[in-house]
Amino acid sequence: MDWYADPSQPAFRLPPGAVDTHCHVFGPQAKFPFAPERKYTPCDGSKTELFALRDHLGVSRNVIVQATCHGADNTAMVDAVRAADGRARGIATVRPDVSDTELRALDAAGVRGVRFNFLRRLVDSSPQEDLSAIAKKIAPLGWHIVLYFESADLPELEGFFGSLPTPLVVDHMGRPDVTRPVGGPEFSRFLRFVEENDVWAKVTCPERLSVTGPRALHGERHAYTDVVPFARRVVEEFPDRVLWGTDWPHPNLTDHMPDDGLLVDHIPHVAPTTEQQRKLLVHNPMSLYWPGEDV
Ligand code: 0GY
Repeated sequence: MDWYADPSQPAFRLPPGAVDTHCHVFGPQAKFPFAPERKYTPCDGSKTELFALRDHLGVSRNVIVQATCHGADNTAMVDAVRAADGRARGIATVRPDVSDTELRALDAAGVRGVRFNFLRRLVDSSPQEDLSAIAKKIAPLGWHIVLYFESADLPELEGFFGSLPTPLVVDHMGRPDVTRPVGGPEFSRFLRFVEENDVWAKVTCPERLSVTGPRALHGERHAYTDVVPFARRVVEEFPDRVLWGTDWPHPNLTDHMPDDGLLVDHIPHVAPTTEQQRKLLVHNPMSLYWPGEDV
């Protein structure tokens, strides 16, 4: 599906300096072709449109995460990060044979981490020897590793994650099954994993995790209500290690495309206090991606 062309104006006002830590650029295909090994072909979602959304929502900075449709060719992502003039950082995908020169060039462009993707529908395989080799190469740069996995796979992967030498950031709260209890064994295991490994957790993608969907009650700007208890629990337990993001342009959604304005209005439901919001939106991402810089 194409992204939401005319997002609403959020009712919630983001604090100055808010960071969208999870978004992508797709192409444009004519300039930055998609990877032959990709599992989906999205619509174009270029840096121009991303920056327009940033300004519309009142976001200050972006972290642009390499999407699997571009494989390990980081050119579109790096082009966008450079064009943001210091207001974006990047997360790359690299292969184990990446050279130190290539890594240093990515670092100079604003890349601060790599992403390891374990979703079978997105990648053919993720051999742990390859990922360990990458981790060893990027650790000296002070980068971190972004992990994307399904909650059911955490027990199998947890030991490997614990062996990684860098800080870890988990996408979309480890993709919980939100039809299960928030206090049940699956989500408790995720919370324990975050606690024991000092993990950063993105409370992102309610639209991807929700079963109840964008339906708002009584016309209120409150959707994806079934995801709220999960995200809120993470924010309450780990206020200093949570991150927020839009996931624009929302790859692989088939039932509905979220209104990004409504995604911003989801924030006060998961982080009700001003202090939680300041940490989630500004302080935490700034300390991870722009350490030492003022908002
Ligand atoms: C996301 C989610 C997805 C896709 C990708 O890199 C990607 O292609 O991340 C997905 O399909 O769940 O975080 O954007």
